[in-house]
Amino acid sequence: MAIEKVDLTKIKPYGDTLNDGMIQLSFTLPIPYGNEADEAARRLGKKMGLEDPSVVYSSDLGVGYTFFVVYGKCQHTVNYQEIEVPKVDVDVMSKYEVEDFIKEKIKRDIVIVGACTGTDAHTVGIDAIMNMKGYDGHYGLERYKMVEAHNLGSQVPNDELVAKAIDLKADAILVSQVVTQKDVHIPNLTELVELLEAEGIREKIVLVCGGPRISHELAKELGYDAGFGSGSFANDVASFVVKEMVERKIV
Ligand code: B12
Repeated sequence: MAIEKVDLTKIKPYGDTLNDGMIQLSFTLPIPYGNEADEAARRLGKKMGLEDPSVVYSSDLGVGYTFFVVYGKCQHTVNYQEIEVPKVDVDVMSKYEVEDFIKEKIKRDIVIVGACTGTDAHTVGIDAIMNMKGYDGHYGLERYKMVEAHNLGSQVPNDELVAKAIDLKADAILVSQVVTQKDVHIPNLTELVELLEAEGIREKIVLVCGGPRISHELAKELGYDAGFGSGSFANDVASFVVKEMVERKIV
């Protein structure tokens, strides 16, 4: 069977057949469960531009709220060929290559301080990057030779992180932000940059943030050197940090 050729200038969701546009949406409405609720969800799908929307699942959430899953045909297309997403521009090295790089180019142990900051209590992301055992087959920074890695944990206030970075003479700071509800991460990430600037150490430190909803573009906008999203590993960020240190002569 010949596979139909995809027009990359007009990408549409795929359900059963190419370009049928089928998508599934899930959402909650603040109305009681029942036929009227399903109809409200269907009409909302139509207003969103879905053709033939149908409610395939709804569930009573109690206290007058209902959860829905709606199927429908999306009418819109996207030109995939004109998309460019800013990414961290670095050739990723393995753990062992990073270690050799530090030995040859930096010639001393480097200090990396990491934390999940502000009110954010999600430790798993920063642990995946820093803890010795690592994540998904990639050892964390604590396991790297010539890397002194300090994981301060979660809910670390920015001023405490800065004080610790100064105390430990950190070469790099890694910040994790997982909760982005109501854009809570934006003022928190911004405050850290301001504190480092006020201490006059921003330029002497490689500053990186990461999290599932952090992009490199956002990180740069907020004054960070790089941003890493979902699926990042310790060697991705380590490759960036050591190369940036050499480039900026933080050696
Ligand atoms: C586990 C979990 C919790 C646990 C956290 C336990 C712990 N010790 O970490 C508990 C139960 C405490 C929790 C609480 C809450 N949570 Co929660 N939680 C999750 C959950 C299920 C998994 C997160 C996780 O561990 N992912 C695995 C790690 C490995 O992935 P990661 O964090 O993305 O990290 C990777 C990358 O992003 C990157 N990375 C991350 N940080 C960094 C940093 C650097 C420097 C670099 C380079 C890379 C990097 O590298 C990592 C490895 O690849 C997610 C849903 C989900 N499935 O993602 C919700 C989720 C994150 N939580 C959410 C919410 C809303 C909350 C609460 C506000 C709920 C509430 N109303 O109380 C509270 C907030 C508490 C607080 N003050 O922060 C929302 C966030 C929504 C948003 N956009 O903000 C999510 C998405 C659930 C949802 N769909 O609503 N949560």
